[in-house]
Amino acid sequence: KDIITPLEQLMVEKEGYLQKAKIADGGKKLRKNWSTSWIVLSNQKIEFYKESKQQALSNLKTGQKPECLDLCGAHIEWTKEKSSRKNVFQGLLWHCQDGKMEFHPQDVHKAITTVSGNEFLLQSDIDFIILDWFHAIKNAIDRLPKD
Ligand code: I3S
Repeated sequence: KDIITPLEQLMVEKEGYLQKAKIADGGKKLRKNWSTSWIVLSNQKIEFYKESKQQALSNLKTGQKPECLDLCGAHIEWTKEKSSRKNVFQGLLWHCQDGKMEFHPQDVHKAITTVSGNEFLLQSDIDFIILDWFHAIKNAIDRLPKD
């Protein structure tokens, strides 16, 4: 059935700060620009806040939204080619829309062929921090229906 859970009801699985660089938006390559991002992982989505958690929370009250990406159909992998930094992984994900997932999980193949993805890099100098994040995101992706 077409049950789309309101994002507000999704459980936060992990949150924290990482270095983030978006390298493609809607399939278009971007100039790499590393910055610290507060990241919130839930079971179906990941949100990137440009500000500190405190600042982000007060912005939410004024209606400012973070960048929200859908974990359904997402892919992450370690990379040594896309950055000279250590502990970098890349992700390819699709935008969430207006608090709803852009596509029902069953339509994910349609999503992949019709919507260009967003590519980003995540990094931390601290090994266990980046490992925890990689596994948390990977597990969340793997738990979602494939098709
Ligand atoms: O992959 P690139 O283009 O070598 O990435 C570097 C650049 O984004 C650089 O900025 P400029 O475009 O202003 O040169 C950044 O300062 C570097 O951090 C980027 O490389 P790393 O290896 O740190 O991801």
